[in-house]
Amino acid sequence: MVLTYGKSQTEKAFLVGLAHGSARRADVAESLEELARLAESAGAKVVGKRVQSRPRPDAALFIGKGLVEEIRLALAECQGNCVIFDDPLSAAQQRNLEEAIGVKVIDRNILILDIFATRARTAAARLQVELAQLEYTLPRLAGAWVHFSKQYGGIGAKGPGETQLEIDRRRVRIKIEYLKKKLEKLGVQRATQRKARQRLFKVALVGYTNAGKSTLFNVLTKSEVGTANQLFTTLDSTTRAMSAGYPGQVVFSDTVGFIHKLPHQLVESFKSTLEEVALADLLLQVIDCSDPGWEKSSAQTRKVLIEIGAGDIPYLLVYNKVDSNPEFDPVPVSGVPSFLISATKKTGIAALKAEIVARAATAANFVDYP
Ligand SMILES: Nc1nc2c(ncn2[C@@H]2O[C@H](COP(=O)(O)OP(=O)(O)OP(=O)(O)O)[C@@H](O)[C@H]2O)c(=O)[nH]1
Ligand SMILES: [Mg+2]
Repeated sequence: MVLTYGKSQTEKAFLVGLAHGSARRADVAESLEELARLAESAGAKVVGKRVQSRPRPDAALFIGKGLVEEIRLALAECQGNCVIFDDPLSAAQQRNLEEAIGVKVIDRNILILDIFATRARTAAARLQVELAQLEYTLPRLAGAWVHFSKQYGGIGAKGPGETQLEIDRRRVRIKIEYLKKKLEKLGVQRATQRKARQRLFKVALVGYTNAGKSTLFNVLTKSEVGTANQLFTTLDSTTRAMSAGYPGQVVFSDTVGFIHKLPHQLVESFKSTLEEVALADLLLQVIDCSDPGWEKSSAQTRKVLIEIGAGDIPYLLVYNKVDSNPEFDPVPVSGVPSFLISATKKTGIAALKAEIVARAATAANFVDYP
């Protein structure tokens, strides 16, 4: 298996983005900045970055031969030991690049899956991440073994490599089925817990990773879930009642953050966690207004929300970290109230709370709450 990234604290990584097709170079460069933050969140040090423009990816190496050699030399100079591509690589490309550069080569999806794997704490999160990893790996097993079968089995011959590939694929499929069954069981438990909350007004905090969702969750519910200045601190959803004034009537869920190019295997396997969001009565879309790319991140959040069936749920725009950007003045979105807050400085919270309580009070399923 290739999923070994992120276990060591001493990775020195070179990042590569490819602007091809209709992709704009500036957008690729921006995405590479985010990849750098992901790499740093995984404990790696970024030692170099390059964006290459090409009409289309190279079938064998993804990027041009010249750049491959340039990266090899750059890494040799600083004892770098890893290259991370911003786009998914085929198994063959990954292998060819590893041979040509002589270090580990991974892509953004493997990096994200690995961060999730190291951060997953609860049984459900662990199962979900493992499932996503296996589903990402399964189609890639083929490429890894073509090499082996060519070397030992010969063209056309049903060599030992192929047999091994079949065994491996079967093993992975059996494991995938097993994980899915276990997750289903957990899903049933979750559904029972949800049923108990049916009469409550459910508010879910959503938004880009590192926007401050958990910090705001803690302020609103007087809780102490983990927060940190890194990507994907939260993987499991936590649900708590609002603290003062309205005991037991309004519940909040803190959830996993979103990001550009979230591997679809992750969205798929985190669906049960994300159902928390899809079943909410109100969403607080938390936006980091100190992030220059906030507009794009916000659009990405809306995209994922639609993908998980939460696109029609009423929402509030909560611009957080206003202490870091006091001049911030967003263009209003029609029909969507917005709030400028600082979760760490606890400013703007009262107005936000008042709006949530007002919404809860008028919600139909809330009127006859005992
Ligand atoms: N300056 C400032 N920093 C904040 C504010 N709110 C949160 N932060 C910081 O932003 C970082 C991320 O906060 P979290 O609450 O962990 O963010 P999150 O959205 O839950 O992130 P993930 O769980 O990783 O998706 C932490 O270092 C917080 O201290 C704020 O109002 N102002
Ligand atoms: Mg969090």
